[in-house]
Amino acid sequence: MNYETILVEQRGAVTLVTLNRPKALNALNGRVLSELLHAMAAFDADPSQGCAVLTGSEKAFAAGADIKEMQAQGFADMYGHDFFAGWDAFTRTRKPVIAAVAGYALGGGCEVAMMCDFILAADTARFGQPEIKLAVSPGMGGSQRLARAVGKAKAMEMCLTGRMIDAEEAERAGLVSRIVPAADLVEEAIKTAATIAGMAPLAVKANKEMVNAAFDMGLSQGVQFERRLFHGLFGTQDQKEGMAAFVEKRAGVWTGK
Ligand code: CO8
Repeated sequence: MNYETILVEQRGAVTLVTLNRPKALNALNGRVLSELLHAMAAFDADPSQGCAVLTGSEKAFAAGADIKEMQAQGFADMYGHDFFAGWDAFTRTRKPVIAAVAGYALGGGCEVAMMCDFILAADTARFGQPEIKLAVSPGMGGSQRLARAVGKAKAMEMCLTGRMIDAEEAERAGLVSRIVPAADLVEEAIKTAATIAGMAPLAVKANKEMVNAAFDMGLSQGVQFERRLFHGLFGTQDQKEGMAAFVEKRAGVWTGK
């Protein structure tokens, strides 16, 4: 596929995907979605790749869904085509994806960042769900993921007023894992992704699945799910290697089996 709206490069075992519609502050349209889904499927299928980083520009991770694309649509178009339901496929990426956010992550931009496994924020990052100002609402999971990430009070205030929060407030609220200086954001995200890519691949997938299960399951069901995946990892060669390497005081060498 010939990408027009994203850039994709491999840095060792890390796939770096950069949203690239600078004139529209990386607004998310149908083309971005189809290119991103294609790139993520290729990343997931490539055994040389262990973790991805999704980033934007210094000014904007993404300023939302493309308002100009949505403007003329009616209910029949949106509902009939289940507009943007394709983003659900992005969340089914099995290997981890880190969002590296500088500048604006608004509306759909904030929602896509939250679809990633965690968010690293530049000190310039600003998050918001300003759809209310357009007389609509989040439509890509924002009301649900934001409420789970930051709690009802802050999510409700952000959705009802459109107020943006800066990186400090986002970190205090638990929306981002940590803040790094803007100039270091992408390199720090790649370094973090390389650490993950250096872990045993089946254990990485299992850890991702079980943390995500915490958002879908009740506690006892989730704990049971975790335990079964934990038990399952004892069927892998990498578990034998990992524990032998610890006892022998050396680094583990993974086969992904
Ligand atoms: N869509 C389309 N174009 C956009 C968007 C967007 N979301 N955001 C910015 N742009 C364009 C502007 O129109 C402008 O283009 P042009 O030069 O042709 O006029 C260019 O990007 C630069 O933008 P500004 O001149 O506005 O830049 P500023 O630095 O002055 O302002 C802001 C930056 C504050 C980010 C401002 O651009 C802004 O408020 N943007 C809109 C933010 C917003 O409302 N986002 C939510 C969109 S709705 C949404 O995401 C719903 C998600 C759910 C959909 C799923 C449905 C099922």
